[in-house]
Amino acid sequence: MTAPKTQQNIDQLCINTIRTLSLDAVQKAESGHPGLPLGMAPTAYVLWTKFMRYNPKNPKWFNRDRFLLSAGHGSMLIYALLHLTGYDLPLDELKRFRQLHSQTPGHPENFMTKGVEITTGPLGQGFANGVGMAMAQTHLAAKFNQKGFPIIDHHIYCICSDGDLMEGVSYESASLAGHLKLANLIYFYDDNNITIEGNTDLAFNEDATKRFEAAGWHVLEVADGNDLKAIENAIKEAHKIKDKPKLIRVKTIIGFGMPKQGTNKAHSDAPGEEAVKETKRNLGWDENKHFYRTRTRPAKKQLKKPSVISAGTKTSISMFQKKFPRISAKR
Ligand SMILES: Cc1ncc(C[n+]2csc(CCOP(=O)(O)OP(=O)(O)O)c2C)c(N)n1
Ligand SMILES: [Mg+2]
Repeated sequence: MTAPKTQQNIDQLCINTIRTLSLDAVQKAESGHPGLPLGMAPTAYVLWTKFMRYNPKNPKWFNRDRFLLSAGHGSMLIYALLHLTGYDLPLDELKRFRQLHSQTPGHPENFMTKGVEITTGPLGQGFANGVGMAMAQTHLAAKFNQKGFPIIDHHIYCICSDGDLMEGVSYESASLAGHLKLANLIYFYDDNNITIEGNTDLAFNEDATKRFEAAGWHVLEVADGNDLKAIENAIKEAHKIKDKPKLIRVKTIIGFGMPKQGTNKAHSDAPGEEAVKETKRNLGWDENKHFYRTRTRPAKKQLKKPSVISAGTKTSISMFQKKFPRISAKR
């Protein structure tokens, strides 16, 4: 494995840790969905290490950014992220992926795993839930925020997939989000042209950009889902747009690194020991290491740094209460 001397190496090490943890968990369970985590790991990594505000030691901190995995089948992505960023999700739980009573069920459940905001799996549902959360946030912000005290200013980030966009519920909620100009929504579309049955040409070839623009969204595109700078720039750009919900189409390769990458064979199921080894080799990983996490300091620092952020916000809430006692007492 590459020694993490440069920032680029540190990034790749972290991203491939997310990928290989996902792969190992699916292989150990002999079931699950490796395709999405391998394709979307770079996007999730940039989001979680450069933009998201959260505190693993205080997962319910009110003004945290919400991260929703509407494409709940890719659950290992969120479990790997929670584990690596310091949430209370030990490695042993990743090894118990998809086992009865584990904290790592096949699809995310908000009452089973700390840090999972909503239950997802039925496609489209997480997408629509996010719109509801954005409405609630906008309402609370209008009611409570005061000049110089934006105590409620979090974002709702969501990863959705082809299957999510095919569902009626995402259309309906996207229309409402556009109408209400819910600018706190930033959605990532895992645009990989693949669903369970094969290429999206089989059943889904509409122009998603035009559809979302027609519904009042701002649509951005990342041409290469492995291009970290392009992902970062797209998120920065999305943050600048203050009057619309945003959809970032990220062009990815499903199951990146797997022998069957880019095909519906990478969508689900354990790939088999040999294919796992081959994937690891393709990613520049040691094929004999299982559930390996980087212990190098720069990488750990990179993955755990967001936890600092909520400390400042606590102070601002107590200052807010002192300065605006009447508004603080409002329900
Ligand atoms: C409402 C609903 N219908 C069907 C399914 C079964 N299902 C799971 S994933 C999937 C589609 C997979 O395609 P995509 O969303 O593009 O995910 P990817 O293969 O790119 O990971 C389907 C139909 C589901 N989860 N929810
Ligand atoms: Mg897809």
